[in-house]
Amino acid sequence: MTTIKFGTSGWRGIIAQDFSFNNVRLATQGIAEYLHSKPETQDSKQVILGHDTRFLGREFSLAAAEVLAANGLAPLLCQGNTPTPVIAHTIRARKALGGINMTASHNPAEYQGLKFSTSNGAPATPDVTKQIEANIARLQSENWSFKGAVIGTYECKTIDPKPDYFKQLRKLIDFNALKKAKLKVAVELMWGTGRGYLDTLLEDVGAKITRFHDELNPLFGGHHPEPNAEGMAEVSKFVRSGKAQIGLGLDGDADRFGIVDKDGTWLTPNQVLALALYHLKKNRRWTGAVVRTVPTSHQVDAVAHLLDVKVYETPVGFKYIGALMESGPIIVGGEESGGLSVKGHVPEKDGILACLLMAELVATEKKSLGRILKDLEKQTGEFHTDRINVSVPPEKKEALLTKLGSGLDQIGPYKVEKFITTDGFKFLLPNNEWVAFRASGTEPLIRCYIEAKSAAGLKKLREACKKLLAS
Ligand code: VG1
Ligand code: CO
Repeated sequence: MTTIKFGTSGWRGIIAQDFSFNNVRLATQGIAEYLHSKPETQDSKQVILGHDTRFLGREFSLAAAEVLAANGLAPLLCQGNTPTPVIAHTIRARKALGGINMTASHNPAEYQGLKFSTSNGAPATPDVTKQIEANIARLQSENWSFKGAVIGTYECKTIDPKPDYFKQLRKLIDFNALKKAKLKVAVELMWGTGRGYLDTLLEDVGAKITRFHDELNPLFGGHHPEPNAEGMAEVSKFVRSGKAQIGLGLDGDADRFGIVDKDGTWLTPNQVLALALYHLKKNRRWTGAVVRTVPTSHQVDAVAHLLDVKVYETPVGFKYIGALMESGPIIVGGEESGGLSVKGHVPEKDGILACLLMAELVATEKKSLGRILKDLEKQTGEFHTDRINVSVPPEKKEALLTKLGSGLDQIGPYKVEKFITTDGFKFLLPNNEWVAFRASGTEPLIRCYIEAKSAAGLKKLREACKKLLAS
């Protein structure tokens, strides 16, 4: 029997092994029962459904729709492959009870996933997912089962979520600045749900775009759909050759961004977050605080300090950032993996919005992003970050985490000045350098995050971490 657990962002499993039609029905029944326990369910019955470009996405959504309908709810399926932020916006725009999104985001092709969002469009918080997990465990103990229609034949009411979402982005982004700039843009769609969204919006403002991987391919070309340096390599090469001024990319469900600067350099999401804060505060004169997760760069704090903005630190996962964005004015909230949202938008990360915001910054200041960063670094000092994914055999994982969590005094030659356990283990070292370790909640990996004040410092710290992980 599969244990259905919601990790950093939804429940993920290997298709046909644990992510099966029966388990999707079971998880949906757990969600339906949760929704019925809420007073709002008196007013609305709508639940928004959507899926990414993965194998059987639509069929998994239809299986969920059938279970919701059997529970007296009104499922509404988004047409085609739909980005996570678009589903989030649709939930809010239609005042629905919540949404179920079939996506495994950046995971490799053999995975599928289920993200549940509440009526505010935010990823469900742990207090909600705990109730759903308990419902699922109870249903399992009662041997609950559901006799569904033949796979893919259930009929569900559908909607086109695009017009409402485009309207929202036209409110948030300065499309006039983009129109005037007539940018040449390379767009990495990563065989994902961003197709027809980011590229279309850019084309509408007269940008000259070159698309990469805009066809349907549920195997993602043998890679995993993540717009990190490796995922953005083709775009980097294209931009470096002078054929575009900026490269913009998305992950499989378009909630993460990847940005390539004019010279072909892939910018870390840490740098992009610092730039987004700078742009919204300085050029747009927005007010409020900034939120970042524990392993996100202190470069964000340094820029915030410069602009007199308060910083909040949360555990990893946009559900924590989203919750804060709902409770007070937050200019921008984001995380080092490439997630960001802004004031007035959904409390969910939006890669499409983030990409357009960086294009807007270039159009506004008529400078490269690297140039703007360099100017900021003259005042804040430099920040060099890295993220290493370590594949550890399950039998060794606990021992390694216990060792890292035992409160080390030294990391290699560096003295630990402070130990933070908000999420995993973060060690503050002298000179505002730090390292952090935590178990991924989406993949069988341990992540190691590093920040140093120079390229040489980063190299030294990386060696120290590698030694520690191997010992
Ligand atoms: C990773 C990232 C985290 C992100 C999560 C979901 O989680 O580190 O920042 O919110 O993926 O992103 P973890 O636990 O594997 O480190 V997505 O785009 O896959 O929904
Ligand atoms: Co994603």
